[in-house]
Amino acid sequence: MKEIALLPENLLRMPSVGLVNQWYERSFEEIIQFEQMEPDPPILSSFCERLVHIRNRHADVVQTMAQGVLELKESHEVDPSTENSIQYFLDRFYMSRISIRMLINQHTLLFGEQIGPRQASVTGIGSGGRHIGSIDPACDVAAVVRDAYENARFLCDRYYLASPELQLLQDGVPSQGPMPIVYVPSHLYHMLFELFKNSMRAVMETHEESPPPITVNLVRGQEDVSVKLSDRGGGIPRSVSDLLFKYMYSTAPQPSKSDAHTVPLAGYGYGLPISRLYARYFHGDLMLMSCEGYGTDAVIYLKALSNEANELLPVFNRTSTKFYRPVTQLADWSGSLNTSNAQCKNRDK
Ligand code: W6P
Repeated sequence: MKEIALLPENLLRMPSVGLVNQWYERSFEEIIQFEQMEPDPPILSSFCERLVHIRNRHADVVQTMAQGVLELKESHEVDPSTENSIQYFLDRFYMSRISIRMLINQHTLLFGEQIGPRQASVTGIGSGGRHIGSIDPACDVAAVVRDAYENARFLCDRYYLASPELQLLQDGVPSQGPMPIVYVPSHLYHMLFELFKNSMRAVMETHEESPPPITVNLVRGQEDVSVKLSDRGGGIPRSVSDLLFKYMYSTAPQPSKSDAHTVPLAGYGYGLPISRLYARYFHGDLMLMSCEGYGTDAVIYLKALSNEANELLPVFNRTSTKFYRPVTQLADWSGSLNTSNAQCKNRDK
């Protein structure tokens, strides 16, 4: 909430951002009520109920913030330095949201009285009853890949009346075997589903008939488990691949609900930047490498060892504060490099 207060004024004044801010105020007020209470069973159970209530209240935060960014774009000219502040903020804000929701999920799954119906899907809780809350100590990456592929393919078939096949490899050779890691299956599913939708769209838009397969190669190294999705969807130029992770660039009006049967497979909403946050949350990463004119490789890196996969959290302090102060930087390279890039490069150091 302190960081929201530092947002560029223009954005802060947008109605949607005000609404999100109110949700946080509300939830904060509600949660601190419990600070002084005795943790006896009735209180613990009302705490659980409150958490569920708060989780529901914040269900549409991403969509509503996107609306706020849209309101800003439509009402103001956004300079590169403001755009940078917004990118910096939203990465931290959504990462904080991922972590809070992870904690709420863990608490309600582990301490809630009614254990919900056990689901049989690979992403659901309870496969084999081995889960710890939403964490699967033997999350099968190969199974989640197939699940995400099948569900993306369903959407693809509906829109294009055809879809690319999946070619699943391990260490570069066809494999049906499992690839277990300690992970939150729903996070992995989210990333894979997003990447499959993008790849399928690219493949279908560039091949009228017999679409080439999407190849997924799973590799376990000492440090990383890598999941590489390769499509032959014609690729994207380098000038575009960086933009796909920018919130300001990716913000477009949502297609209306009544168009549900005709919505394209993937618009580059916030799917990619948020998928990358999911990967980074447990010290992994998500990268795109494209060869324009041929196709795109997307790689999800996961930590092979769970003790290296503790959560990555934004912390609020003087360092974070200074990113919201506009600085005008001059280009120290010739050519068309703008301030936005110059700042990005300096800030990454
Ligand atoms: C494309 C564009 C893209 C984005 C993300 C993942 C895969 C792909 N393929 O052509």
